[in-house]
Amino acid sequence: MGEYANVLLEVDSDGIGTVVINRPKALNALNAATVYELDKLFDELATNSDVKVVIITGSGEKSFVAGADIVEMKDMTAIEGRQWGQLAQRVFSKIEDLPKPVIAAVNGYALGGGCELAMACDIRIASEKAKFGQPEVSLGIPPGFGGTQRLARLVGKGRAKELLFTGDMIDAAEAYRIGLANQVVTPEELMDKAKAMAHKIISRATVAVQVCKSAINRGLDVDLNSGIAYEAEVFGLCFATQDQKEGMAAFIEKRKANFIGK
Ligand code: DAK
Repeated sequence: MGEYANVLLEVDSDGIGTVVINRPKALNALNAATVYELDKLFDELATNSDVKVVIITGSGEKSFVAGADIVEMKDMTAIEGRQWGQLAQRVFSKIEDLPKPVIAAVNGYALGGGCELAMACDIRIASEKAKFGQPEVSLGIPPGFGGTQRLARLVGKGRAKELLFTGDMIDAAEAYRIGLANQVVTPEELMDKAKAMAHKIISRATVAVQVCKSAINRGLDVDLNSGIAYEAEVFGLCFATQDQKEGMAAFIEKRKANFIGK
């Protein structure tokens, strides 16, 4: 894997790739260099067969990602602002569409672009210390990395508008209540819980998990009939895998399935 200045990657022997956004002095704010690194890193993660599930977290105790880097953004022209938004949108869509599950382990502030990064992940596990919000309107801009779209899809139109219009920060318990966080755990157990979930997913049939991800992602962008038609296709496809044969044989033989990921 490549060398990175603003992100760390650790791949363990069980197939978990842990990505750490590592700019603790700026509370892990996303500057362009970091977003370019994420772009390259996620290309590598997509093709690295040693990685089955990805966990993203922030370096340090305080912050997941405190947003896009305001220092870098403040003097942008309109054209630069659009290019910046398009770059990060493309990278976040790459994360969302990675053909492997991505879990955000939200260890602290997930604000602006940080909340948007967490929302581009499949699942969000929040520490009790996490804080979520889209404070962009207090900086004179709307969210620009997919926040106006993904937040409404996750928590509904009314709650998304309230969070975007007020710029209010919410704690982990409220994020859980509105469906933005999947789980809330203590700061000490955050990485263990994220890894436990990753292990469980890794133990399941890889292709089946992959097609669940693509069917949900694609299905939410189309009408129900198109979505269920896609589901039928990927359902059929799984009958071409050895894991489908093994999973059903194991059930009938009353034993644990031994999946090979194919
Ligand atoms: N950018 C740059 N530096 C940041 C930062 C950020 N987003 N957040 C924090 N820092 C830096 C602080 O400036 C400070 O640096 P020094 O002064 O030590 O050099 C250091 O991190 C520690 O922060 P604080 O001293 O402020 O720490 P506190 O505990 O007092 O406060 C805080 C923590 C998270 C509440 C506070 O730092 C804060 O409010 N940060 C800003 C949060 C925020 O507004 N985030 C949203 C950023 S805007 C678009 C493209 C992008 C976007 C939108 C549109 N288009 C192209 C259309 C996205 C925008 C955003 O994400």
